[in-house]
This record gives sequence, C-alpha cells and structure tokens, in this order.
Amino acid sequence: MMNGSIAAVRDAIDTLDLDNVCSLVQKCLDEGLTPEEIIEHGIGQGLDIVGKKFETGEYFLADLIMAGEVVKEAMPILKRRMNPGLASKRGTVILATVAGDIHEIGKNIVGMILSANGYEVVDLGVDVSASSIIDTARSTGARLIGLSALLSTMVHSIREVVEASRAAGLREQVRIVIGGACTSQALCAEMGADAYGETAIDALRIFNGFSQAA
Ligand code: B12
Repeated sequence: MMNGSIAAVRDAIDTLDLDNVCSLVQKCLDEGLTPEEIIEHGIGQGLDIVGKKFETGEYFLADLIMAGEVVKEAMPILKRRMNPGLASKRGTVILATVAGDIHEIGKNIVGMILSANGYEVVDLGVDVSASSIIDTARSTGARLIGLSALLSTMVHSIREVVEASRAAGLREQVRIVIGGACTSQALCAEMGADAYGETAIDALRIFNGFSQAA
C-alpha cells in the first residue's frame, strides 16, 4: 500500500494545491522516505494525473506550467538528501532533452539520480541539437548519452542524434539511452538507439550495465 505522505504529495499536485507541495515533500523526508520513492510515487504520479487532466480538457496549459514550476521548486529539497560524490566515479553521462522539446523535469530527475550514484553528469539542458550533443561527446570523451523526449512530434530528433554519432565516427563507442513519456522499447528499435528506460531508476540500472561492459 502506498505511504500516506507520498499519496499526499501526489494528491496535492493532482488537485493543484501547489502551495503545499514543498512542505509535503519535506514531511516525507522527515518520515524517512527516500528521494527516489518520493519522486517515483509522489511527484511522478501527480504530474501524470495533471497531464491526463490536461489531455481531457479539465486542466489548462497554465495549470501544467504551474505544476511544472512547483516541482522544480521541490527538487532542491530532494537533492540535498541525495549524496553526490560518495560513490566512485562510474563514468560521464551526457543528458539532454531532444531538439524541439522543452520538458525538463524528468531529465533533471534522471540527472540527480545518476549524479547521486557516482556519475559525472553533463546536462546540456532542453531543446538540444544533435550536433551539440555529439560535439560534447567528442570534446569530453563521454561515451554514455541519455536523451529525454516527451513530445511524439519530436521523436525524429532521437534518430538525428543516432545519425550524428554515426557521421562523427562515434556510433560504435557511444551508448544512446532514451526515456520520457512518449518513448518505448519499440521506438528505441525504430530510432536505432541502444536502450529504453521507463523510469529514472531504470536509467541508473541501464547506465550501470553499459559502464560495466565498457
Ligand atoms: C509538466 C509538463 C509540461 C511543462 C514542462 C515544464 C518543465 N519545465 O519541464 C510545460 C507546461 C512547459 C509543458 C509544455 C508543453 N507540453 Co507538456 N507536459 C507536462 C506533463 C504534465 C508532465 C511531464 C513531466 O514533467 N512528468 C514528470 C516526469 C518526472 O516524468 P517524465 O518526464 O516522464 O520522466 C520520467 C520518465 O519518463 C523517465 N525519463 C525521462 N527522461 C528520461 C531519459 C532517459 C535516458 C531515461 C532512461 C528515462 C527518462 O524518468 C523520469 C522519472 O522516472 C506531461 C504529461 C505526462 N503525462 O507526461 C505533459 C505532456 C508531455 N505535454 C504535452 C504537450 C502537448 C505540451 C505542449 C506542446 C503544450 C502546448 N500545446 O504548448 C508544450 C510543449 C512545448 C515544447 N516545445 O516542448 C503532451 C505531449 C503529447 C505527446 N505525446 O506528444 C503531454 C503528454 C500532456 C498531454 N497528455 O497532452 N508541458
């Protein structure tokens, strides 16, 4: 059964009771819940419901924006509880939301979880072109790339990154992992990427697999 305080975070986001989100997140931490649990079951599920209500016309774009902003405010509270630098460095991951797409919350969560688990994260931000991702892979020597995509109209941007890596002669060296609401295993195969992860915890597991194989 879901913890009551996590459910309260989810419900506060769902009902747009946004003034209370940060204090509810703090309450979860005080009760000993981990940032990962709060993110996955509280914040993630709450935003999912807001997204669905936006889809059915119950909520407006302004609601979506507000929910996104409040979650951004809550992130530093969670970040303070994560422990970057404790683990030994496992490798460098380049993270970006693909060209044409400005959703960043999921990408930021993936970034926090990776850096809390020993990865050096180079976050290029949102709406990032394939060429700047591959230029960064070249200049940093990073071999792990995480792409976030939430808009189904922009998934072609994933293929552009795969193609840019090929054109740069780096396709065999880099591992391109995709995630975000509109992605799937099938899309991963279609775009020629290396792996698909549904959650930020999956992202960690997948990158761990690749960094061990390297
Ligand atoms: C918040 C939000 C926004 C905010 C973003 C704020 C911000 N700073 O990021 C704002 C208001 C700006 C926004 C704008 C738009 N949005 Co919007 N948005 C959302 C919403 C409600 C939540 C997204 C979110 O943050 N979820 C929470 C995070 C934690 O989840 P996540 O991103 O999926 O990430 C998790 C996993 O997917 C995974 N993951 C994420 N990235 C990666 C990467 C890797 C490598 C891996 C392994 C895993 C992984 O880990 C995360 C944690 O577990 C979704 C609804 C939904 N159900 O997704 C719509 C949604 C994505 N938006 C949508 C739309 C249409 C838009 C707009 C086009 C609206 C408009 N008409 O203008 C614009 C897009 C502008 C643009 N060019 O990008 C649609 C997309 C439909 C589609 N399939 O294409 C959705 C699905 C809403 C809907 N149901 O219609 N949006």
